Amino acid sequence: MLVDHQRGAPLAGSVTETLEELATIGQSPRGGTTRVAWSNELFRAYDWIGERMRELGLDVEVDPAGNLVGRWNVGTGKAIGTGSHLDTVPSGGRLDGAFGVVGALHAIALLHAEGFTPSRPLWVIAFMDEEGTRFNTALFGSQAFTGGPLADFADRADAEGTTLRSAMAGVGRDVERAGDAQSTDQLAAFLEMHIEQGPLLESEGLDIGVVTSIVGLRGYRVHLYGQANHAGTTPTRLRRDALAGAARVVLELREFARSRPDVTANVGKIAVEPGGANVIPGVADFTIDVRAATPDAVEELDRVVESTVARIAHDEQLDYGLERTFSLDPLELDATMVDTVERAAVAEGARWRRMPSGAGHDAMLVGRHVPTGMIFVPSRGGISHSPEEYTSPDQLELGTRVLAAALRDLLRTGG
Ligand code: HGY
Ligand code: MN
Ligand code: MN
Repeated sequence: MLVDHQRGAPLAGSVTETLEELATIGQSPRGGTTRVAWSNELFRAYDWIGERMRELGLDVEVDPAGNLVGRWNVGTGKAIGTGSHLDTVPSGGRLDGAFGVVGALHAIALLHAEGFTPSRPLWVIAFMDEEGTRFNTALFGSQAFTGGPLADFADRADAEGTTLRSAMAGVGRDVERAGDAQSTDQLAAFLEMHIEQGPLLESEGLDIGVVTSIVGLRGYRVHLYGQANHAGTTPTRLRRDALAGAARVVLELREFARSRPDVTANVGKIAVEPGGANVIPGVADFTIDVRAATPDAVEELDRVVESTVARIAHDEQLDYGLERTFSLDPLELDATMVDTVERAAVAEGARWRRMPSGAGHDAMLVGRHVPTGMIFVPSRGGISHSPEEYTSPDQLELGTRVLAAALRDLLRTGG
């Protein structure tokens, strides 16, 4: 029973019920939940979660980078951080990111209920723009939180041409001040709970993944420039069709990824100009997302993407622009934190295994600055970034108890 006896009954109900209520904020007519960075929907979710944080006695702030932070200001020394993100992909599920935040609040409610008082502060953080859906600025909030460079992000535009700078100004934020969110020097450790987003735990009948490492990623934006022309009068051999070039890039990267079990490649966004049924596409503008678990393989992917785009552009007589929008090397998580999560899983009687993460997370940035761990719960059918994302209520509760156990361990001593 999740009750804070001093404050009535915040978070009454189960983790699943809280997640279901949160998912109604930004419910998309196309199915699922859409809360992209800096949107009204995301700030409505911040208001709702901020209210739940206050009911739990946390001090709530939205920092200069748009991260929602709830602080349990008790004890001495550096804080323990936990949380994830509340932004989603378009028509996303109710768990990706949200579970790490909601689970953290329920874990605090468990600690309250047993009368546990931390010896050091505990922060619950919902990082701004983990997904990067709107501006191609993935991990913006954790980048600011960890003191990383932000200058490249400010003038990226969304599909409507709104820049990040102006979207932030629209809600009273200055992108030039986002770096003031830097706070990792105030953290002793960070622990992110998340759904697996893959099939491993379910297929092995397990409850908990003790995450040991996070995949490396590269993101690109590509422009291919051909010649818009008449679809009926231009002989095929004379066409400079930008979309045909893009299609070749998509298929060649897929062939490469098929030949290599250690890498993935994805083109998830594409726009064609001018966009007429009877006009040869003059411009194709698309993204590429490639991933691998080792630094060598990630560097190889860089070379493969660059040479594939250059060769196909040449073959198809297209001009091109290739911009790297995202670059993060793989990360080994902190061995002590991995042990802490493992002990918590054992203590809660979970069936668990150690495993790597193929998805990116805020933890992959925070983990370069403070000891960081991650807890996974199973994803039914391995499905994520979809309204069909599902984890059973029991597994969500068990993950939350494992998080609470690990936090109890980390919060037992002050600084
Ligand atoms: O793309 C990712 O891996 C994460 O879900 N944002
Ligand atoms: Mn995601
Ligand atoms: Mn996520």
